[in-house]
Amino acid sequence: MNTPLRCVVTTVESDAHAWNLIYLQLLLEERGSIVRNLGTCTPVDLVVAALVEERPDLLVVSSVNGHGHHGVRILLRALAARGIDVPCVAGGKLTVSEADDPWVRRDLIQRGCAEVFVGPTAIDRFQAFLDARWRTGVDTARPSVPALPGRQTGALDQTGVVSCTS
Ligand code: B12
Repeated sequence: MNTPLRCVVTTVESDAHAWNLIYLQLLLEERGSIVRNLGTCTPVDLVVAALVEERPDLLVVSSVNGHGHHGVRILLRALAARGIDVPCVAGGKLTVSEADDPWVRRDLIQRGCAEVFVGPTAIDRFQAFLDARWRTGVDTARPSVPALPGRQTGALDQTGVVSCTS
């Protein structure tokens, strides 16, 4: 019998949407996972504290207000700064334009996300991701993605603004 996957579900500090978080919590619980849902408008420090306390197998970040891309970058930077190496996936409506989805996914994977789920197939792909890891345990390996020409691929500065390196 598999050990239950322990997940922390969160959003970013700017995001007040709740049903996406509840949806993901129920989805994960139906699969037998143990979930701590941190709720809306989650301060980065609260996420950090929860990860230190829970030591989960997976951090699931959901955002739909259009500012998720920025918020997830800030969160990833905070986790890296504190040496927290919990596999992290993100998804939802991460910008205000679906046309940005491919490069947003690549950008967040380059910055440390294990995977990013956007668009109409997000839940199906998330389930497939969980299925793959359910069999073998959580895999922290990150997919390799090429840098996107003409897009910002540099590091975040202190304000969370990307400095352009290409
Ligand atoms: C209800 C709602 C609100 C409520 C939220 C109340 C609450 N307590 O939750 C209120 C009124 C507060 C609100 C406010 C705002 N909202 Co609003 N809201 C909605 C609305 C109508 C429904 C959201 C919802 O509950 N959906 C149900 C859940 C289950 O579905 P979901 O959120 O889409 O999540 C699904 C997928 O996205 C995916 N998913 C999401 N996250 C993740 C993560 C992972 C890992 C995976 C795999 C999948 C995944 O899985 C879910 C199930 O399929 C949507 C429009 C819509 N019809 O979707 C707009 C919408 C999300 N809101 C929007 C906006 C712009 C705002 C405001 C900025 C409006 C304003 N100018 O003030 C504010 C932002 C407030 C803030 N600080 O975040 C936009 C976002 C646009 C974008 N991203 O491009 C939307 C899409 C409306 C629109 N079409 O313009 N909102």
